Amino acid sequence: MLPSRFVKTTEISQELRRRFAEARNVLVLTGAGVSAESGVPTFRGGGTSAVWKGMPFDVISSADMVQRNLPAVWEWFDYRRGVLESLKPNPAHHEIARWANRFPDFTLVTQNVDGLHQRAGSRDVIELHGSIWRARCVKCDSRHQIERGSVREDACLECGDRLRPDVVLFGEMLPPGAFEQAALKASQCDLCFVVGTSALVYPAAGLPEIAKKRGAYICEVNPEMTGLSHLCDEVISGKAGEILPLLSETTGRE
Ligand code: BV8
Repeated sequence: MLPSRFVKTTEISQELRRRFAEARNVLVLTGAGVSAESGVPTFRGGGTSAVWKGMPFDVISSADMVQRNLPAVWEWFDYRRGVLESLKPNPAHHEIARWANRFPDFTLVTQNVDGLHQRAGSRDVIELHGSIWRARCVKCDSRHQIERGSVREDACLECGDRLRPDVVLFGEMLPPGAFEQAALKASQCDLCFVVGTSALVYPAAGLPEIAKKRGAYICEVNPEMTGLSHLCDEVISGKAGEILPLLSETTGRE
């Protein structure tokens, strides 16, 4: 059942312009689609689609695989870091980075582990699923930054035990407090953007539901309808890098 004011459009409605101009507290949730125009492959619909050597995404990116075959997990993340080495943030990342100085209260929550929001200048990004640019020790839990273009350590510098990617794998809990902080901000926002996610992976996909329940205006930006579209007040079917910059174009107040 679509919300009464449901608008499926390819451009920005007057309603959204007004709310964007007046918003005090904005939350943005992003997924792989926000990085698609940078050349980062999306996962196409959460866990099911085969992604790596014939292995479904939620198999290679699972807690179970870390137990069974950590080198295979590293091979998969090393490959993805290799792809990211030459990629840059796109206009969607840059626009979202500007919003942090535009609204009195702004929260960026991402499911992406690619670090492109931070490279575009976003700060205090809530990385619900961790980062591909960090490793963590399976024993002492210490974190180790993986610098761009560098060869990653293969043993913990603190205790010498094995390192694993510091990302949240399927079947694993999110970083302590990350979801709670995001859920709190979602419950307080008056405008929530859902950008480039198929909204199939939980608990991340539950955040717009929290915002909706608290009366926020929900706007989805995605070339396709998703599992969340029914919940949205406005669905803008288009590419994030083309749509998001349109928002601050007219409403001035740079
Ligand atoms: C957990 C890091 C507690 C690793 C990732 C409730 C119901 C059902 C299942 C569950 C549930 N609760 C928990 C589960 C299990 C599971 C889950 O959700 N499974 C799914 C598959 C059903 N969740 C978990 O395991 C989570 N942990 O719940 O812990 C717990 C613990 C033990 C036991 C039980 C519970 C942890 C999930 C995190 C997994 N890690 N990433 C890595 O990257 O390898 S998830 C990963 O996949 C991403 O981070 C992201 O979350 C997801 C991919 O989704 P999207 O980002 O949306 O990408 P996708 O390709 O699907 O879609 C792209 C979209 O962009 C499309 O819609 C497309 O149209 C659009 N698009 C394309 N181009 C553009 C665009 N949009 C705009 N502009 C464009 N240019």
